Amino acid sequence: MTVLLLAVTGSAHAMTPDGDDVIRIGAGVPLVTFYEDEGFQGQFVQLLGFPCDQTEYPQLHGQLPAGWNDRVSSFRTHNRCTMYGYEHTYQRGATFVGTAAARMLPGWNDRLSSVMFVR
Ligand SMILES: [Ca+2]
Repeated sequence: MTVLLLAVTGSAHAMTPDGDDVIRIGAGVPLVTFYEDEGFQGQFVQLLGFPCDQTEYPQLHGQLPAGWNDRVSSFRTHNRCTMYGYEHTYQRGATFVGTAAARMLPGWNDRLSSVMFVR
């Protein structure tokens, strides 16, 4: 299977339409926004990449941004991405499939360590 291995090439701060300061990791369009609290509350960070409906290749993030391991409590996916979440780094351990906006599934609060995005 051919996959895109995405290194963290940089981060930037930007303002959301709501005026929030958001940290963005990588380059491209938002794939997901991670929040530290349930209900899309607390600090948040976005992973950027290719729009999921414009690439046939899965986009893998083997680690979450610095400080975000075992911290995510809710998330929103963007640009028609479906996200596979993993318990451990580099797509190991237990997994779940998430789409659109979701609080973490039972047992997944503060557990997410790596992700993969597909269309
Ligand atoms: Ca974990």
